[in-house]
Amino acid sequence: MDSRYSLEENFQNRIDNEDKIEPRDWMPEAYRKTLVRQISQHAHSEIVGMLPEGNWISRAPSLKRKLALLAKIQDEAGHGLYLYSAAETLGTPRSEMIDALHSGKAKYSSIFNYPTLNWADMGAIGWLVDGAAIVNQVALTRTSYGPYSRAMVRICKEESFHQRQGFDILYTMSQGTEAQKNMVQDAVNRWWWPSLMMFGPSDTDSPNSAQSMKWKIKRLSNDELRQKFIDMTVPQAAVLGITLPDPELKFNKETQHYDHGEINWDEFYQVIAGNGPCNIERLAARIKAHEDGQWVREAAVAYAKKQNVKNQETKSIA
Ligand code: FAQ
Repeated sequence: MDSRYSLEENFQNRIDNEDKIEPRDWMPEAYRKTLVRQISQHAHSEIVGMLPEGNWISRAPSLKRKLALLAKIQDEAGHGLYLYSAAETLGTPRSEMIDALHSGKAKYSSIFNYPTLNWADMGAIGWLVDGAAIVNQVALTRTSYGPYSRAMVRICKEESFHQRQGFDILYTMSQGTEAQKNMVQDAVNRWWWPSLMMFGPSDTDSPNSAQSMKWKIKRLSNDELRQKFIDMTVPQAAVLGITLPDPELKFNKETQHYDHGEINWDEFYQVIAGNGPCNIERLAARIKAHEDGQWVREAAVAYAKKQNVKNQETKSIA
């Protein structure tokens, strides 16, 4: 710590020097608050994100597909847990974060408010939704907060498997009957635009970006990440032999990126305001699961208390 500078200046110097900030380090209250907001919303997204795919476990077309889907959904639960733990290192208890989700105060990713209508949707989620999540999360492995960046490393490894299993579902179906090919195209038509919305509002309309970029919580802007995802995904669509539902999508030789059509921002803001096709259903399912699990939490606390007493008794005998 350099005494010529204020606490804030020293903090920003550390960020500028690519130091990681750790839980016991001094940090501005707004940095802490921004991190709790982003990390907890990220955690909520992982947990709510289990619901659309959970809908298809019992209807997977084969044992192999069922096992892979189960493993993927369990991974998402694990991601939620690492992320809640990372957020807890900032001093906010998990119960408070979960209350914020249930009361509608905290957001979760817009993408999970869309319905999963058939098996091809499992492929489209893996390929597009996990694909978009990876692009965002690879950048976050370099985020300035140590526990968040370390959680991201493991999460990204698992997300790669998720994306591959989604692509594999779609690839297999795209080699199948005409009806299966149509299912692939239909699923991609429905998931493409909502996947682009996952990256958040465009940079000019993103209120949190400037400060989060300065603190290196975010390393790339919403539009930069969205463009990366589009550039990566268009050639993969060609391998599947499908089209993406955007007539304006074409490669721009000058920028070396794909130009794309306008996102329907009205739809995005409606979904994050709670008015998407499945918002009510998703939140109700989470609240019910939490209430149904109350006895488990109580039993765990009672068991921990008993163990504590037992340990104290053993210590006093020794
Ligand atoms: N949905 O100023 P910005 C996954 C909100 S993980 C809902 O740009 P920021 C894995 C934003 O919170 C998917 N809300 O905000 C998986 C803010 O509202 P607030 C989750 C959104 O934070 C796959 C307001 O709009 N990933 O999918 C969305 O700087 C398959 C203004 O926006 C992460 O959370 C949205 N799409 O940038 C699981 C990654 N976009 O909080 C299961 C970490 C924006 O002020 C199955 N998060 N908002 O009330 C981030 O990178 C950032 O938080 C952004 C938003 C980029 C999402």
